[in-house]
Amino acid sequence: MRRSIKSVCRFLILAGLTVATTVLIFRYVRSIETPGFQNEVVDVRGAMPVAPEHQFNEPEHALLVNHVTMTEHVKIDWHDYKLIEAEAKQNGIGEQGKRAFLPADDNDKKEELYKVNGFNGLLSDRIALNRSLPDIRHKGCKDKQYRAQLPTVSVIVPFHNEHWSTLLRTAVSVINRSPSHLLKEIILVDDFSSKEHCKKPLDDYVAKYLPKVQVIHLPERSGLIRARLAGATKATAQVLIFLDSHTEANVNWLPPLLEPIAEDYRTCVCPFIDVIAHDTFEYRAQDEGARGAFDWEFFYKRLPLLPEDLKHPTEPFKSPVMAGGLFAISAKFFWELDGYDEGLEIWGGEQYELSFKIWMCGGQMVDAPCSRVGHIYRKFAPFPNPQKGDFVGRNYRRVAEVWMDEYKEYLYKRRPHYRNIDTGDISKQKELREKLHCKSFRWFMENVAFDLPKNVSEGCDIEHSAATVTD
Ligand SMILES: [Mn+2]
Repeated sequence: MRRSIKSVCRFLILAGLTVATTVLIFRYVRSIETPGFQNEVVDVRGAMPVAPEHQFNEPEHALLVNHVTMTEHVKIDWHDYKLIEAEAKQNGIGEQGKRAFLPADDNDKKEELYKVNGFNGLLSDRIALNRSLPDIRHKGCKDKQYRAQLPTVSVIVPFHNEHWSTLLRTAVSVINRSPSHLLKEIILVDDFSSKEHCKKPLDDYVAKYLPKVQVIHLPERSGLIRARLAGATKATAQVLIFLDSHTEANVNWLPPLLEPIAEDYRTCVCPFIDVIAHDTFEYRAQDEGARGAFDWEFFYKRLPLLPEDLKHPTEPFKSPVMAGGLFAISAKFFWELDGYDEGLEIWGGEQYELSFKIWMCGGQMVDAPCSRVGHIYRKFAPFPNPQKGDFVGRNYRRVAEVWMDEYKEYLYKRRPHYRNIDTGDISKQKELREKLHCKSFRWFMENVAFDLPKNVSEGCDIEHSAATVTD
């Protein structure tokens, strides 16, 4: 009897010790796992920078490499409720993203600025740089939590002769609506603007009021594509976010863009692009999401969401191609893919090049419905066409020749003159495709853009042309 009481006691003590030790170990592991915001730690898979010039010098980088990969990640509510509350009280012209109008006696000045911008620049000047916007996200986004540990961000904004207040509002909206420890820098890339305010006045304003913002002035007109590359080369954070120069980042826009990248550094994420009306600056939704695609003249098109996407309206969904101007990608993956093809001129086709590369070379692309950024769609393009001939056609042919295999025939069938355009040297891009063991365009068409209409009756017979076009 006494012996059995003894053994029961011994058992109880042992059990107690085991429980206590387990609790202690568990608490210790948790404390490593949640180091707090001041340590900007990402999952190890997302943490390795690529090109040597993009190595991070910060001490925390060493932490990243040694950081234990955990399958469970602590998630938190990232909303800045103080800001949300303060913004809800803002009123005045254009506040809450409401449509605004100018008095009739401003007409001359208004027309002048409309002509050079393709949007109502004068009205923009009357609206606060930190204006409030309506929260038009799906209501489920309000309750969504994201990993407590997210990577740091460099926002890159190329511009050419951008209007003063729209450019600054882009930067101010990003600064105000981003968690400050995640936003490392905003790089404004001046693509050889001729407007005076894009030079010293901008440098001075930024130095005085916007400490995280830097301006790079390119010494010659380089085009959108090379301007983005110039910004990306300067960027020092783990994630690159490219924005157009007349945009406004909306509430809690950053965590939904960053979490898919923290989970897998080969994921590229696009926000939903809302509409800022060019005449009234009203902020409204474009639609509630669609998958990016193209037709066989390379016009950007959109495909409907898939049934499983519709079941989870706040979750990122896969999209075959990006619209082009607004996206987040890890610096590591961007440089593994060698950025953009530097042989692409000015603009056009670069969104296809990067999208095809991402999908075919081991990555994926998603749209994040809870991240919304407004964009001014101009009424017309105010800048003269650069004297570069059919540079868009040349870009398209470069992309088609490197990435599209036999499917390039669909494009050439609709635009036969592309066959005669000189692409220039594309050997570097072809080598990259070899080196990264990228998949075929057929794989892309069958697995990613499977519902993209091929209109075979109008086009050529891919099966038969395949043998003749791969040489
Ligand atoms: Mn734009």
